[in-house]
Amino acid sequence: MTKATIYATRRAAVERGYAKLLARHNEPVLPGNGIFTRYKYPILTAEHAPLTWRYDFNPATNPFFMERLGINVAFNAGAIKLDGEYILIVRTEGWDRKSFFALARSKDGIQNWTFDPEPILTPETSNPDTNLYDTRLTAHEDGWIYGIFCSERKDPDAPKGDTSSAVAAAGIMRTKDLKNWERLSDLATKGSQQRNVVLHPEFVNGKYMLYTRPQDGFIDTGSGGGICWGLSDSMSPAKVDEEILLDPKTYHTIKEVKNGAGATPIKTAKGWLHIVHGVRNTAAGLRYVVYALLSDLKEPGKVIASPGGYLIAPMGEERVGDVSNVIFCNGAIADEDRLLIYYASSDTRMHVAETSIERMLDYCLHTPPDRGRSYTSVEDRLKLIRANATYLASEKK
Ligand code: M1P
Repeated sequence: MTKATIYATRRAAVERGYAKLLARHNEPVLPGNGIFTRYKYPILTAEHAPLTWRYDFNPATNPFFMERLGINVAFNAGAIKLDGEYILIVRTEGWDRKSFFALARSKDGIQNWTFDPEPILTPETSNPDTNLYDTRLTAHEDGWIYGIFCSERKDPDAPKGDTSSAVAAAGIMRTKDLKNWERLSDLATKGSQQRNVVLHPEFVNGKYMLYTRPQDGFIDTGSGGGICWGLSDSMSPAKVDEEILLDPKTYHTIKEVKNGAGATPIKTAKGWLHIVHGVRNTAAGLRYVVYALLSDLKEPGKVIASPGGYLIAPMGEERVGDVSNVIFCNGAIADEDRLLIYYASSDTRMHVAETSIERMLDYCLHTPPDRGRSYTSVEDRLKLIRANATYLASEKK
């Protein structure tokens, strides 16, 4: 085969496959659990990245039509609805392990997601990030859309030869149009590390409210007690002096090792809905699941409902990926009658779970909390079983 034939054959096959992938119809997996509906296919994957990001199309410089700059994964996306469009800012990672943000759009929030032609060149501060990821998008009542993300840098205090230790900080960028981004200085907190920071969409006592997750190490939260919140006078610069515990990590629960804020909280008639993540340890490594909380409308730092257990856990193919056994959410969009929860599986791909605010409020307010022991779990289950026995007997009358 001549090089020209190789180029032409490969290019045609790659373009055909890409067009087919983008046109693929997604379908709900029914009946589901009644709380939310999964969809059959992931909504975004590495393969959805535009071909021009990956291939050199010039046969003179790429006669074998090779992937020059491959994409490894597309996951952990922040979400927002703007001018009627559903928008994700996706953590996209190249073969070189560097993450970057890329904007993808869909007309209905479920189907036909496409990346914009170019990824976002996130501005740097005077202390450049080595890696950045997991942006949370908040349309704040101050008029800006903020992206708060993890900015990772090599630990300057790492001993010689330690090429892994890193420091995580909350990077901040803001925009009015999702095109032009202004980088602000990183959030200042007392803790040495900070990841999973989320900006609350409304002022609280005239200040910016941020959900934080203080941690001692890059992976281990150590003495950091769980998801916290704090207030900042400004976002430029943002500084939280006191971090108050909102939801603690707890022994023998889905959030035993650590937890973290996820999607930007959603305002409902009964409270602020939080979709967050919890991590426990297993013989096979860490297991990440997503769970829900409801906090007080006037005092968003006060949890008023805490349904026990997980909301979304890895299932089927979701269980395997670059970091297996992980479900992670950092974006959700509420419509009038729908709530779309965007979640990633195993640090590899993006999915959508469809529900509604009404369902999620029912779930939060009527699912018993985790009361901490096998005995209390059986008590809750017996209550359900016995109430069902009474109800089902009444149905027969
Ligand atoms: O690999 C699982 C997740 O690990 C981190 O979450 P946490 O800070 O709670 O440990 C994040 O890096 C996240 O991106 C990743 O999905």
